[in-house]
Amino acid sequence: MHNPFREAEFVLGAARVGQLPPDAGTEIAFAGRSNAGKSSALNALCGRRALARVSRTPGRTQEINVFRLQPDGRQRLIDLPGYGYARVPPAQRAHWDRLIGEYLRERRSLVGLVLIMDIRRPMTDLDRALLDWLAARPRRLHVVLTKADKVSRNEAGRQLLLARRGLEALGLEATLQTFSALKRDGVEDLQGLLLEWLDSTPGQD
Ligand SMILES: Nc1nc2c(ncn2[C@@H]2O[C@H](COP(=O)(O)OP(=O)(O)OP(=O)(O)O)[C@@H](O)[C@H]2O)c(=O)[nH]1
Ligand SMILES: [Mg+2]
Repeated sequence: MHNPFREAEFVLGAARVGQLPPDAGTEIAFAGRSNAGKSSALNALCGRRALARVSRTPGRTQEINVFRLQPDGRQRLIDLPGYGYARVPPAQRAHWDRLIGEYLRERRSLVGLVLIMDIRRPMTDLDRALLDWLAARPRRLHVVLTKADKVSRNEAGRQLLLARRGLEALGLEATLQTFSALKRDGVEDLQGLLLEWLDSTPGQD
């Protein structure tokens, strides 16, 4: 399998949407609660230990981090700042909300969103709030229930079913999978799906 994820390289961190690379080509963004495991999932996807910085303290990824899959930057992965960390000052939280909201509303090269949720507590109120934004501006959605190594196989299956029902209740079409960055479970499924997204949407520039 052609695997562009292995070639991923950090481009920049943007504190404002205006600092992002030109809005052309194709982007896939990783979103989720603070500490859910977004950066770890990105690293596992790309087969790299420290491409995206993994947090020791929640709320570490505060900027929109951009990774390119080719030197020309036509296809990109985006690590969004996590939402929902209680201990950040309200002003900073408001900044993140604006940043993510603006990015999701306005970014035309964004073809799909990967929503990362901790399998021990998926579909929190904040995840639902993010999904509301998607309902207003539909895009492909893939839900990854990560840290599956922390629960039994039975519990993983139960949470997957609950999350699927929750998405259906919101009227959202989505694909779902369980995942473990630690055990590298589900990495190939994620790679295969994202390759389909990238292949079906060649850059329009
Ligand atoms: N057991 C286990 N731990 C994980 C897994 N994925 C992430 N973690 C741990 O969860 C913590 C948060 O992981 P990150 O990848 O930094 O989470 P994040 O969503 O990027 O967090 P922010 O950038 O703060 O929003 C770290 O201590 C990781 O080591 C997993 O699949 N299994
Ligand atoms: Mg992170």
